Amino acid sequence: MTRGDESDRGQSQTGRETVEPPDWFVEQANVTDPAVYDRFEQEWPDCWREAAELLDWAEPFETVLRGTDGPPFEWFSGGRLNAAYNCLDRHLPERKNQLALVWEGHLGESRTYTYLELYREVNAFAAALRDRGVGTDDVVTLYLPMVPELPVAMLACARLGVPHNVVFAGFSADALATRMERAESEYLITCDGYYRRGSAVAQKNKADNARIAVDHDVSVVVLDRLGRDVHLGDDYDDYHDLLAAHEGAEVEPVSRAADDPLFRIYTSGTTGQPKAVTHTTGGYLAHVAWTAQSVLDIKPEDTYWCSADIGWITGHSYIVYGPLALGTTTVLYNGTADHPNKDQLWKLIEKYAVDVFYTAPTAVRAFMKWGEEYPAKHDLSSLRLLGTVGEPMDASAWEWYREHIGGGECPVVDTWWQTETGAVLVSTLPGVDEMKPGAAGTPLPGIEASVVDLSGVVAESDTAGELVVTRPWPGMPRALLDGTGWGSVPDNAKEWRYYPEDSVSVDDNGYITFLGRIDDAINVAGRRFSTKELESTVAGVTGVAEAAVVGADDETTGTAVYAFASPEDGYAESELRAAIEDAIVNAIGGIARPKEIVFTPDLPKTRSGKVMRRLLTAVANDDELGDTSALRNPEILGEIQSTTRRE
Ligand code: 6R9
Repeated sequence: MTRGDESDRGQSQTGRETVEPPDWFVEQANVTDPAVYDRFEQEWPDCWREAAELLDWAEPFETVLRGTDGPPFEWFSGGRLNAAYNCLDRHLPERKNQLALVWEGHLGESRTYTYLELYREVNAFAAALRDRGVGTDDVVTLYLPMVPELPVAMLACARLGVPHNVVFAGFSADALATRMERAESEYLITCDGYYRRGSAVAQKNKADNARIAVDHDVSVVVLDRLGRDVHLGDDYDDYHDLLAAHEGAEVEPVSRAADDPLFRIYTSGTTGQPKAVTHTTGGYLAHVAWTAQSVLDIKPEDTYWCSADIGWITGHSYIVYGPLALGTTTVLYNGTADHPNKDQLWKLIEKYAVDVFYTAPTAVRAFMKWGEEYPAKHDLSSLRLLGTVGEPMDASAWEWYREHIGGGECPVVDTWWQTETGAVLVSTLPGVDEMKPGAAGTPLPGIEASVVDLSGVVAESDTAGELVVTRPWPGMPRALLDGTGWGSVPDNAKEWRYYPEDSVSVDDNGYITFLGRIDDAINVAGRRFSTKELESTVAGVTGVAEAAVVGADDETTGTAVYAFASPEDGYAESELRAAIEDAIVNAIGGIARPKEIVFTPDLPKTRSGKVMRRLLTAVANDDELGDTSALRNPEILGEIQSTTRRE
């Protein structure tokens, strides 16, 4: 059975409870046996052997997990492996001429790499780094946009057993310097510049400034992207010269212990300082490969596209390591969804006949806002599975995505995880579970998580509270393995716990709906509302493309609700205003009625697409905005400020 053979697929209806995965999908899925949950539970932690067996080990591990009662934990102890070997070498006998990478650059520029070609370039670059003196005690910082040389450099580091430290290319010189300083990183790979929305971004200037700001010496490799003959100074090397000098070199993959670091990545912590997260070679890679196989249903013959940036954890796990470990073709896109036109992504899905597409809810809401005519122009029938990650996915966006991108047929997985978790922890298994629009799903097999209510008591089901992960998982980072970070042991419990700081509600079937970060709750007149609940109510109003809700100070109620909404084309604000009020009063009650509804063409967003509610709160409070450097659209703030009414 192939896609389209189903007789009973009808129009999707918003508001339905659950959706069965279609038979044609289940018949071909990697994981289809519902007993996987019980089996993993009964065999825990040994069940995770299945994930480790997706990898090739240079030396087999002796124990699946040491330290089941508390840290230090050690996954796959005794085992040794090399991540680049697992992503490249082992695929050569079967698929050396299959595409590993498909790259789409700016204005139709594109390039492909077979597994053999990728293997060769990684080896040459690894040889160059080794000649430069890079060793396993070093950290190599990669400050590159979405170009093939970024995964090449990551895999070259992995081949040498050297941790990489990817810094998102859009970050500033200061942000780069802080991350290099804190990682004591003496090597930097960057480029002269790159094109974004048709204009050149001067990357090397930022890298130069960071190099000056860092206390220690830094050796730099520059990739020529703009072809402008940029002057390189002392301690600078040209990427292509290095490759040419090492063409044909083969570097023996350096095997690392399972819990040796594969990379570090910085994320935003609670303190305002970037927080370093270090992922391991064995546990991380096993967890990422297993979830890429079971949740994203990736097969070697697929063309798979995750539209995230490699600068974030999603790109590390599900553009580079997961797909390549499984030997599939992974698509890399250096561009935006609306340039040159708003059908750019759909054009690429058609061009490359993409099987599995993974993106962020914020992108889906933008697609909704632009309108269904853009995907309708293209043949998207190659798609088999859709996924989202990064934020709560409300039911109406879920339905739109399935209908207009997935042809009303593709299963949609809403995957919950974090930089800290390394790989997905909560989702549905698309070949096993019913999907519930608006809910991510249950903890995956082998993952144990529950909800603690406000008094810290573990609640069973049908409740709201804070998510807590109650057992270790293979993709956990070093600080959790060592017990030096974040995992806290409450006074009244002996068990180890990890608090992701996400607020959730759980239904009778154990399906978890993520409501937002715990600090996102709005307390109006002593009653707690979730921003997510309010937001999905506002976003559910016909004519509203996207919404954000924040609490701002109020003399009477303590906090008042401010709703920011971006309308779809052709809807009058006055009508929408009334419809939004009605929807909130109906869904939650008059007490949650917004004090102010502000219409704006766009919401302030980070470069990874997360809505920055902090800034909307500052606007509503008429406070100083503070640091807006993380925004990809800072210009929108002035517009929102001028339309927000304060008494
Ligand atoms: C992978 C990634 C982590 C935070 C996380 C949560 C939010 C991620 C989600 C989701 C609802 C989902 N988040 N996936 N919220 N539903 N499916 O995004 O990592 O950048 O570290 O962000 O993102 O709040 O705690 P990271």
